[in-house]
Amino acid sequence: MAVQEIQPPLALDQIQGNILGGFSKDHQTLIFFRLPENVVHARAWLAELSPDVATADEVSRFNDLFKLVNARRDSRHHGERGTVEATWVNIAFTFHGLQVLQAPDVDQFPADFQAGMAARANQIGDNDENGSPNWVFGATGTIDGVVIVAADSAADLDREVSREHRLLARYGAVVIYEQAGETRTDLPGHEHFGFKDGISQPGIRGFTPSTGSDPNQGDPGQDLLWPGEFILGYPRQIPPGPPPPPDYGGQITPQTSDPSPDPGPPATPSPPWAVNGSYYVVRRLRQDVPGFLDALQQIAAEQTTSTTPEQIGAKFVGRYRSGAPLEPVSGIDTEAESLAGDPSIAHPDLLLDAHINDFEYQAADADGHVVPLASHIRKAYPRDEATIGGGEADTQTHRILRRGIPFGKPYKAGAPAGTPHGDVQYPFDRGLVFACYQTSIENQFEFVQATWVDAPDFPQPGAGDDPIISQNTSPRPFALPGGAPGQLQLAKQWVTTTGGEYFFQPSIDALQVLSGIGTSY
Ligand code: N7H
Repeated sequence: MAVQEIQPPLALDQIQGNILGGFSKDHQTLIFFRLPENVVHARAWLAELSPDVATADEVSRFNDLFKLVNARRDSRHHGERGTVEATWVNIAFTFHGLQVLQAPDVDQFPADFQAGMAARANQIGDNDENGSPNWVFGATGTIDGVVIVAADSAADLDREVSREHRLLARYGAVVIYEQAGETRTDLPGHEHFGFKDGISQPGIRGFTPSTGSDPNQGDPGQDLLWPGEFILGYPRQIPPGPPPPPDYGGQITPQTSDPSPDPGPPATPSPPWAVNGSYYVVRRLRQDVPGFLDALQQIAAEQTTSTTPEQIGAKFVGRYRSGAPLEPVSGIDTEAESLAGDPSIAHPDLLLDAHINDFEYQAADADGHVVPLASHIRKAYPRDEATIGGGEADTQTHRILRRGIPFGKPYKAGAPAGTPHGDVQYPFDRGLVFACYQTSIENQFEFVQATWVDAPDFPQPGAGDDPIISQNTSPRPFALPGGAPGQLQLAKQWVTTTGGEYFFQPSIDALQVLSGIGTSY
């Protein structure tokens, strides 16, 4: 499994650990805090915390070892987990937090980050029920930073979170909100609607090994991108040709241009000390699980052909609950199989890394009769889709590294209202702590949400809204080719934004500079 050599090589001892490899822990807590106003105290706190910050090098080595140990134990103890454990800490700051620390040249940071998530409501659709007045954190710009703590057990997590609280308190920092997240114990790896999550991520040149025969892919189907899409200071993708006029209105021939394997221009760190850093977007997304499940039932019942709620759910997401793709992969006709339900029941191999992500849309499914054009995964990453005014070379400049984890207890039908697994209508509280990394919030997270997900004419006119995360006024349209009816109007939203903020996650050397210890980055 070779990792491509790139220039400059990634400084894995400088990049914080959650960015490239991902913590991938069952337990995670985000501690949002306000710094003490006295810069000496704020810097002293950071100086004490900085040596605990996990690097990409440590986390990726640990993740490799974890997989190795688990594979050995799994084969002998039938699914029992391994014994290697680690507790990780990372840190990121809002623009205001960097100002309190008197970081140099902060005015050079981009406007999206300076504004913060709540102020970008109009760009990303956080209005009405998704609006910041209803948020539990991030609404008023009082957050200076977040400590990300991740651990293998609840006990390890609690221990580290308490330590971080004590440290913050000792220097006069205030905890504004604490957001816990945990893997579902009943369905590990699945989010609260029941779908396997965390399957498809961009591969990164110089970091992700190629496991198949294509040197431009990590696992089969996982295109390798230049790391400047996610880490400042490295080459980005080569951008596509001249952009289409903003009012393209369906008049322009869709583009399919292949992304170039060559390095593009660098993601320039601005200010310069932002090198080896990344922008961290956090969104607290509440999920109305009973509402979603009821809607699947109702929509399936309204179809005049025999359709199950499971099939409608798979069409909404673009994958089955198991994670099995709807698109045919590796010679298995998943479309024909799907008439009998999830094809991975007959073909468990579909769920292996070698197959689960190995599909495109353009050649066999340009009209979306298999994976609807507005399904969640097709909207959020249209792969080789011939989008109007875009195409694959452009698509690969709008990718994100997702680092989400569910929050709240799983919903169980029939559990009494007011109990942890029950549901008492609003305000019930379970969902996804969505998080992602990128080098441009405007061009990546915001672009995905606004220009793809929320745009009913993307990737083609009449596609409709992403049923999972679009934030448009209901009823939201959804084209279901082959359905009867083939045009749905979704009466409500099942995912609501209830908090969020934009952060910058500096390099290890930059943390030293920010804490007043180091002088170079
Ligand atoms: Fe999504 N879901 O359970 O339905 N997402 N997502 N997401 N999402 C994905 O491939 C989900 C959200 C992306 O590469 C899967 O890992 C839910 C936001 C992207 O083919 C599932 C919520 C944004 C991909 C879900 C939510 C994205 C992706 C398939 C909120 C960005 C990769 C499993 C509660 C703005 C697409 C997988 C690809 C996959 C779900 C949020 C983006 C099951 C419930 C806010 C880029």
